[in-house]
Amino acid sequence: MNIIPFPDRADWPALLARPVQSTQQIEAAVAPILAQVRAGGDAALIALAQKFDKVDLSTGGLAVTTSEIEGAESQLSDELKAAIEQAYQNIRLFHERQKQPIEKIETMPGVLCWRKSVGIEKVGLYIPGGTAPLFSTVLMLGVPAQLAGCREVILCTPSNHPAIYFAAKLVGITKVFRIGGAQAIAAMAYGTASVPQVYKIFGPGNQYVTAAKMLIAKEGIAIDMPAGPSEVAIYADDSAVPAFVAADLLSQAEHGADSQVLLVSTSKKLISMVNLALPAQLDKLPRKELAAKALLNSKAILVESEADAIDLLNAYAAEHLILSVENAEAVAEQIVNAGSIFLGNYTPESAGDYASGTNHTLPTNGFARAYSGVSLDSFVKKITIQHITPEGLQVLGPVVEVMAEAESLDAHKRAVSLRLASLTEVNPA
Ligand code: HSO
Ligand code: ZN
Repeated sequence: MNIIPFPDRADWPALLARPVQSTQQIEAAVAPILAQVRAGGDAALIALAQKFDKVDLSTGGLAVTTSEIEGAESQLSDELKAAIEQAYQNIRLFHERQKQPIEKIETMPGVLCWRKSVGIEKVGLYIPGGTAPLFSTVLMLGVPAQLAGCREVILCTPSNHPAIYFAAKLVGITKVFRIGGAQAIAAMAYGTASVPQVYKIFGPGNQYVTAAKMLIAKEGIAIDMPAGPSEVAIYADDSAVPAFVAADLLSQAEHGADSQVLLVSTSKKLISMVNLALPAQLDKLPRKELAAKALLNSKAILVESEADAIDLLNAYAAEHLILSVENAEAVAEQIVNAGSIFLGNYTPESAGDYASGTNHTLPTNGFARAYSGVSLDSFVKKITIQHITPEGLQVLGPVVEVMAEAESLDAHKRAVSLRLASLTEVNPA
């Protein structure tokens, strides 16, 4: 890793900047695909699968059959099934507790306000194909969708990995479609004869999928969040185990050549020991070429003090932040920008990626400054409800009348005044 000793604060923004992705070209390539699916429906999906993926969907159909989904189980080892089931339980437990009881608040006597949560009726999940079959993401998106009570949850994936089907079954998804790329996003956004239209689309994907999500978001379909390459920042001191830190850096680096990896430390010794541990571990990885490329853009930043480290980490707003420092919990208190934080020497990011219970769909690219990761909330809408009694209107009404008059909105005022007058008629004071 490149070591950057004691950078000037003025240089932090440049140092922490993510590579700029030129989206214009990609959007220009994606827009016609969206239009084609919108106009051509299933036939367009079949043609696009043939063109881009060299897959013939004209005979087998777009939908994965129930027997394929049911049969996936028999193709997995008992060990993997048990692991997926355990992860499912943990993710379910953690997300279940995010449900909040309805609390009716009496803001003034007789003025009751509350909120109810309603699952978004129709949601679509996308799981990419590619070199890693991300069945863990099926759990991360499917579990909160299931808990939120979304009426229709569909899944598009070009992968036919049995673990994806098995995870889909666990979370109660019955509609799975063999569609990948930007055309999958289009299918879910517009609907086709086979694919139901949804109101919100979730899931990772390559630049084309991301561009498609951004374009359909402009058309009013909700998306989970703008996604960029995955990233980890690790803040480590001399209490960290260099081999563990190296392993965590590599676990992020193996996601792809564009992964962002950052090490921050006040200890020069720790940084050099991590640098020593990296090559040997890297060499053993089947995905070492990808990871090596990601490491080329990685940085180890040496800082003067803990305060500097915290400021720097808050400026970076990492998707994942590992705090391998003695006082990890106290440091975490001071972190205001991060997607998900991992404390201590025995909390690898992998735990959260798969199975501890937290969600791994997190804001990248600095979006952690303003966005949260996916949670139960991402799958529900909150509808506010109010009920005012006649007595309540008598105390609240005059407040509204004064404000409406000052905004020159007479009809608003009248909606209150008429009612107040009717109350005085019935019960003359
Ligand atoms: N680190 C990825 C999630 C993932 N890792 C899936 C392994 N499988 C983005 O948070
Ligand atoms: Zn990961």
